[in-house]
Amino acid sequence: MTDITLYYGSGSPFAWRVQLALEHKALPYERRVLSFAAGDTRKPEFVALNPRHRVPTIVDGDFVLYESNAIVEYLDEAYPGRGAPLFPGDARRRALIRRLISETDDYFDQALDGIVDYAFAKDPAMRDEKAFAAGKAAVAENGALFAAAMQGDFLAGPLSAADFALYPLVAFLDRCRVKLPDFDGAALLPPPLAAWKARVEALPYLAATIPPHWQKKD
Ligand SMILES: N[C@@H](CCC(=O)N[C@@H](CS)C(=O)NCC(=O)O)C(=O)O
Repeated sequence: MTDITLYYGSGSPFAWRVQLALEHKALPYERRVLSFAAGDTRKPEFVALNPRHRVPTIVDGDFVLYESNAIVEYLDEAYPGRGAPLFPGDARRRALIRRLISETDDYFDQALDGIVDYAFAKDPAMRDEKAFAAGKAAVAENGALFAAAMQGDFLAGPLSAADFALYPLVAFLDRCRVKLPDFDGAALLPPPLAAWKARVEALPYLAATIPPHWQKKD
């Protein structure tokens, strides 16, 4: 098996999903870190791989694939029997996993934007208090919906691609502290989802996937 190449950007929640899947499946991979600041995603050699110029993108032999959820599902199908499947169970459970992934991307991610845009505003004087309050309310509301839908220890029962889709976004609630030291974003999560977050963080390979620049004091 040749190594898979993962084009990655530090702090990209979408790239993080793929890294979680690669680590879960213990697949050999080489991580090519692109710099957003240096415009690496717009360079012709990368645009040739992904005309949407985004990470994650993988190269597996002669196969190039982008879009995080498609990549996670591809890895699960192309490399079965390595770790527990990320789309386990019958058609209904797998449909639930796909539903949770869609809800993550279509609703939770948007809710989170209100918080992240406020925290990481280039000019703190331009921070929009109303959008921040709306973001906090929407994250709490979405968190309650995910908690109510939880089927066991993880979102869909057993660990699955749904957990890998949501966790990197939830992790941003803690990350906002670098800009807003008094903001306890994780407190917006209802207890079942806070307990889920702790279970994901206890996965043995989680530490290896934490964005490199988050590990520095910056
Ligand atoms: N829907 C895509 C979203 C990927 C995405 O938005 N990636 C951002 C980083 S978080 C990116 O690469 N932006 C660089 C650019 O647009 O040039 C996925 O799930 O993979």
